[in-house]
Amino acid sequence: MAGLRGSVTGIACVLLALCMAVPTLATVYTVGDSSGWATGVDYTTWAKGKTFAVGDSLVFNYGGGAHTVDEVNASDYNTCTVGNYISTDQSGATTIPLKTAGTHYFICGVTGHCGSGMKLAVDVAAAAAPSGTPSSSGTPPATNTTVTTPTPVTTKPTTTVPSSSGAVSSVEALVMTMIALFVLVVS
Ligand SMILES: [Cu+2]
Repeated sequence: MAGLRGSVTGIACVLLALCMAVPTLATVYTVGDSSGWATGVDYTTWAKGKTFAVGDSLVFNYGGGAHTVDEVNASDYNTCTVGNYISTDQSGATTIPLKTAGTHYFICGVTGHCGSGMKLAVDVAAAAAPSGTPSSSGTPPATNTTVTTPTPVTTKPTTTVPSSSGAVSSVEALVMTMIALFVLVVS
């Protein structure tokens, strides 16, 4: 039975290699998860255990106009001082690309909200760069400030976009083949 065991091991190795080959993409973190960006949420707890790296981004979800997302310095973060922000947005869905390493501080600029917990500090590590990272120079912030106006959805059913990317489906096909082979060998 050594032959069978050998091929099983071989297939397992191939499967493992396939899984490892899937590229790790930049992570998009939804701040506060389902709670979003709101008062009464402990963002220190939310950030705990998460690792942030250059290339990742933060998405703040809240009612447009009800809150703001202000990037501030450490001092203003600690004292909840509003008004000196480095950047601000109140669109309701603020995407912040983390472009530089170091600690980034965010507070809500609405009076009293920072004191009520709307403050987030994230430690951003340098990009977990393999060799030849695409240079981030020249790329505009590309803040995805999604339009908050409730646009009446245009009734144009042209949404037949095949969302499955070719790369993924070929990997899936390979895995399926491997599983089929595995079943064949075992039976
Ligand atoms: Cu607020």
